[in-house]
Amino acid sequence: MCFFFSSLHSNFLCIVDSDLSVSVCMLIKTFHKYSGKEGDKYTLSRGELKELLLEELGSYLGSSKDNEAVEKVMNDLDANNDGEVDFTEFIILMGALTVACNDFFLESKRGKEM
Ligand SMILES: [Ca+2]
Ligand SMILES: [Ca+2]
Repeated sequence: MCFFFSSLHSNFLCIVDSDLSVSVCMLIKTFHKYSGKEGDKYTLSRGELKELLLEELGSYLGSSKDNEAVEKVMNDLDANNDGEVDFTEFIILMGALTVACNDFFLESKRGKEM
């Protein structure tokens, strides 16, 4: 199955035939939803990254929803130091977050088994 996603900021084609491919597609779609708001359409500025973090990952950020936390994430992700987060840099955050969530899942599973 193919879906053509169209939003205010981006148009792209996505092959969607499994849960995982939907997840991949949503990662791309969500990145572009924010990256297209200002400056370079294909990278996240500080402002765009902040908006994405607060709106999409607020529950993961917990109490550290301040500028300092956003600044730290930005500096950690911006591997090529151009002041923008591109998709490759962004996906490292999502990978780390997924690993952390899996660790949490395994911990809670082990807790119940003991
Ligand atoms: Ca941008
Ligand atoms: Ca960068």
